[in-house]
This record gives sequence, C-alpha cells and structure tokens, in this order.
Amino acid sequence: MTNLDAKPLVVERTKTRQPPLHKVILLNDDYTPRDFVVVVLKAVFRMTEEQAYPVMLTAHRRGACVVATFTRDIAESKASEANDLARGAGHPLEFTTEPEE
Ligand code: TYC
Repeated sequence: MTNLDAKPLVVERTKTRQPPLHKVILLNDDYTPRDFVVVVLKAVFRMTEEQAYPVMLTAHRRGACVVATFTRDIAESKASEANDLARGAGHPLEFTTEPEE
C-alpha cells in the first residue's frame, strides 16, 4: 500500500550564487600620455578626474592598477572599448581582465 502522507525523501533547495567577478587592469607603458589615460578612465569607467588621476598614477608607478571589477562580459567589453579608444588614437595603452581570486 502507498502511504500518501509520507514525507518526501529528497528536499529540494535552490542556492543562488553571485557570478564570479573579473578585474579590469590598467597596464603602464612608456608612450601613452598621462592625460590620455585619464580621459579613457573617465569616458569608459565613468570616473571623475579625482578618481581617474590616482589610478593612472598608480599604474605609472607600479606597472599596473586594478580599475574596477565587473561580471566577465562587462569587464571584457569595457577593456575592449578602452583598448579600441587607445588604438584609434595611436597609443599602445592596454587594459586586461582577470578573474578575481
Ligand atoms: N607612463 C606613461 C608616461 O610616462 C603614462 C601612463 C600611465 C601610461 C599609466 C599608461 O597605464 C598607464 N607617459
């Protein structure tokens, strides 16, 4: 006989996970003008002058600086947009992405 009142043997639970974040990293080079780096940070990453200047200076002094973290698609498209602006202006400036630990 089937016991219709029996408790289910398997309890389903839904776990939601945040998508992993990816860093956009600004790399230093010897040729791109500082002002141009600041212009790109303001245009693509919506930074103010006060936010962009220290990020540029950190990359200049240390070789690289994390600009921001986003989901993978957004991080990659922001980095491409910034790299395209640099290439269009004839500068070697480069942004890369990497997953956050
Ligand atoms: N190092 C460059 C210069 O001296 C300026 C610069 C800063 C370039 C930061 C890239 O990510 C960078 N003109």
